[in-house]
Amino acid sequence: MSNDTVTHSAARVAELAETLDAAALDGRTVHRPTDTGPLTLDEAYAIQRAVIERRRARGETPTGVKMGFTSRAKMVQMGVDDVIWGLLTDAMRVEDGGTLDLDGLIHPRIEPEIAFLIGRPLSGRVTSEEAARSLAGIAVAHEILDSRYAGFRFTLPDVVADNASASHYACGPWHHPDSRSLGNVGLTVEIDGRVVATGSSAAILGHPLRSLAAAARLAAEAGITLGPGQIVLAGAATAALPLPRGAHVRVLGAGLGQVEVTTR
Ligand code: 0L1
Ligand code: MG
Repeated sequence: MSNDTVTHSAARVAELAETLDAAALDGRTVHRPTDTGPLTLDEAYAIQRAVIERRRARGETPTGVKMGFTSRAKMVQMGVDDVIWGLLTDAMRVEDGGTLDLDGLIHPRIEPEIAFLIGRPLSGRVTSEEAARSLAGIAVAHEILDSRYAGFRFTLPDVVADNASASHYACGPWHHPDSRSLGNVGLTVEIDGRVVATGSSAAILGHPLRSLAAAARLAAEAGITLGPGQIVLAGAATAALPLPRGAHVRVLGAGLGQVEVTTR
């Protein structure tokens, strides 16, 4: 690759990061990067990191990662055979029982997820069992997605560049990681007391610990380590649901308690 090509790529990464960051700040959609030219997955992850660097420069602190495309159905839909990740910061966190103002979001959706709290450094090619040994806690969680592209329509590099549609998240009380089996945890989403979706943690790569092991692999590929206190959102147990205003949204996980958020 010539120096000119490298410079061109770096400039495009910076420009697209600025565009996507501004879109999230302003709550408006933007063109997909692949509408104007090819984008490699490496470039897409570089854009993702640059978006987070911009957030850090505004004072946000990284809090962990979210895994995406963790269901077979979604992988088939996107024509991919591996998971992706997005990066989380403290500004995306909503307290359990807290309120999320949807002003500034574009077309938010909610996913019921399992969240992992890291207790010991995690990075590298590990088995699910080895990954589990890094854990300090397990909780039920909301992930709130918001694509910066019209209609939630994108190619794989587009959505990676857009930080895997990350917007907000909330975790319920942490449970001791040894105390339960996670292979088939029933997850229920209620909106205003009405059950609107049910699913199983088995939808997350067959077992959510596989998603944790995948996070360890992606961390190693990115040259980083997931450290104590960081969280991993393992993936969704159901399809993403539109998130309305003025709603009380509760996710319940069998044996894992609940997490609730009110929107306005
Ligand atoms: O968290 C997810 O599985 C979603 C990843 C990004 C794709 C989307 O916005 O649906
Ligand atoms: Mg998700």
